[in-house]
Amino acid sequence: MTDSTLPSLQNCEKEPIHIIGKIQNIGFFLVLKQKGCKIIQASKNVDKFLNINYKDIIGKSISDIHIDGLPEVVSTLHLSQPHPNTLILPNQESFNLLIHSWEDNYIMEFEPQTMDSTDYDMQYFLGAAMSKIHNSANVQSLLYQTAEEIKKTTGYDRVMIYKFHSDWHGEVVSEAKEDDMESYHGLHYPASDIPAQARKLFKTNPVRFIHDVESEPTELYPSIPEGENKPTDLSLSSLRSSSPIHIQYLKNMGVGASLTISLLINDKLWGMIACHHKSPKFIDFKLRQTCQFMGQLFSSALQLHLMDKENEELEKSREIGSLLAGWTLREYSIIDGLTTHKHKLHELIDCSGAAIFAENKICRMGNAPAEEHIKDLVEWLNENQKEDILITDELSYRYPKALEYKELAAGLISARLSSGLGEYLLWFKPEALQTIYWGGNPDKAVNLEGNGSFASISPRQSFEKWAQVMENKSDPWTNANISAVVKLREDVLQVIIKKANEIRKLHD
Ligand code: BLA
Repeated sequence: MTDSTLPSLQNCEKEPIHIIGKIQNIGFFLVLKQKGCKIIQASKNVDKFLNINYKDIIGKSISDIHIDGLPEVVSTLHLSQPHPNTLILPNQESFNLLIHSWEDNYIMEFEPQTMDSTDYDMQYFLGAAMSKIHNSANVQSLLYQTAEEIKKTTGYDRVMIYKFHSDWHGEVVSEAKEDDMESYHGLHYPASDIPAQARKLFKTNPVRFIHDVESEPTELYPSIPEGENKPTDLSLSSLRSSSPIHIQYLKNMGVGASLTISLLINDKLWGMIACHHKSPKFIDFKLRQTCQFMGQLFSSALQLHLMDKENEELEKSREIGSLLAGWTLREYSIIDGLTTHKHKLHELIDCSGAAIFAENKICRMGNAPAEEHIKDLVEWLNENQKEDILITDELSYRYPKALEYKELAAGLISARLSSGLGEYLLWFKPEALQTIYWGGNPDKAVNLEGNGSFASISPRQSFEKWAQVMENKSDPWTNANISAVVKLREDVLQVIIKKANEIRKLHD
């Protein structure tokens, strides 16, 4: 790679990591034409394992390579799904052979077998973990148990669960670690730390490892396989070498090796389990498969909890919404209906405060901005709210005066009841940064040297970058929040119309 093609911090998302042309040197790699089984590409380190030079191996047939067990594998190649085959190399070491197809070629990856397959009992590893993960009473305990069980199963020094938010920024939502490892629990980081092309790849290849951040990767030769016109696609490879930017990130964190497991919900990347080790570490393919299975178990348990939570939230909003609507009908004043009973307007949805501007009065609930601020805001809404409902998680972007009270109202939902009278129902959310929990001491690990270069990238710096982007913003409003507001507005409008009709009838 020349300097001009080296990825930079500015164009991360353009780095073509799936055709990086390098693998980790813990194993070796061959590409065969499916027809004729000729070797068309090899990793440059093959001589270390097979006593044959990488240039000499190109053009040979796979049956010319003498490895115990290989002929049996070759005879079943046409049937094969990627699954491990045990082989004994000329130096008597046991290796797993993983095979998958790329175009009309086979990609063969040879990696050390560190667990004897006869000893390996997936049920042993999964038994206890399965019931703990599956029987977790709530999301918090599910997150905690999963990080603990993955740590116990794999022996990595730190296991974190990252959650992606809707804007693809991430948050460490659970962590199990050795006492001497720094904590990242509660930290948020910007979407650019895991750029879009990497997230796409993590959907197709759910388990990745880096066995040693200090080891030099091995190039593939020739860079374009013989007879092909493009570099080998390593999307499904297990030995693929990682982006140098990400490797530097890990080095800056004092991490020597990693394992990452994708967490998918409804075919969408929900998050990842990220395992770190202080020193080099490699785990056997079978154990990685076990981790993948545990990841899937976590995802399905989480999905059930989330559905329960969403249903509960919807149910609660629906219940409170219909009570509020009923009370407005009973009371002479709309404001009384929404503020004087067992439940009040701000309990309709997850917010920090609410206010009503109606009947020439202002009524505030929970943590709402001061009366004079609401008066000004309503004047601004009269001029600027074009739709019946305005939803924003950055009010000050449109209405800079709101910066003065962003700790109360960085986010706003405004439902207009009447444009003529300028009547509104308002819900507020504070600036999200005010509610973020800092893991450990935030100043401890920030390395400001070499700011802007690879030398400085680390989760603490990422948090700072994220905090700058997030300044003045609230957490986003959910679809459940919005539909509850839409429904209540409709109900209250019906009450207003009904009351107006009754008054008219009395006068007729
Ligand atoms: C990959 N970045 C990743 C991965 C994680 C992080 C978990 C997946 C690693 C894997 O699959 O093996 C980020 N790791 C973190 C964060 C923490 C952590 C946030 O431990 C916090 C505790 N990364 C950057 C920047 C760029 C970048 C600035 O920080 C680009 C300029 C790129 N990250 C980047 C790329 C990958 C990545 C390209 C994919 C690596 C690969 O699979 O080749």
